Amino acid sequence: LGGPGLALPPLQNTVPSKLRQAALVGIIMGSDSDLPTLKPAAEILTRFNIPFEVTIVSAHRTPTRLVEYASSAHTRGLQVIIAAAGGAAHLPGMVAAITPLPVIGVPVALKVLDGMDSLLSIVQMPRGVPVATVAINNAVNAALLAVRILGAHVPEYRDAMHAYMKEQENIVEGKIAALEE
Ligand code: RP5
Repeated sequence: LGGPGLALPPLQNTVPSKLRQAALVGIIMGSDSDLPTLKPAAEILTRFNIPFEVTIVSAHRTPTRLVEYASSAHTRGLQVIIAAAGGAAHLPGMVAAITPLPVIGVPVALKVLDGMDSLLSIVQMPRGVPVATVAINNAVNAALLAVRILGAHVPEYRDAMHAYMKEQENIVEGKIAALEE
């Protein structure tokens, strides 16, 4: 959890119980082949005690499901959507075209083009329909960004993010101290 090389203990559960009931973050992906890439996002949200849901929504194989998911997301209580896709990677942009919620795009690297196709597809949204794009395969940052978005209105999430940042700082300082011994 917490990125490569980081083995962090769980954060304290500081989230009000009313916020634990319904999913606040939706994690969607174009295919089950994306699941291993998205697993770290689920692990981060679990660490922060943020309720989330995970499902597959394909923009080209299940277009009706895409419209249903994106158009109902805000009415179901979701506040942020993390959308991952590889290749043509139109899922995040299509979701952002339908929902008023913030959409975080995760470009997934396929066997060809090393994910550059997915990255450029997701990051190059035309003006008017934003997708906050993280680095290729960086589901950890997608989840952390979702926590920060939620933290803008929920002090407990903001405090938890501060604690997470402090943990990272402590880990690096520990490594520096070990090097300098
Ligand atoms: C995209 O096509 C998915 O997001 C996945 O990254 C890619 C390949 O899908 P599969 O052929 O593995 O189902 O829609």
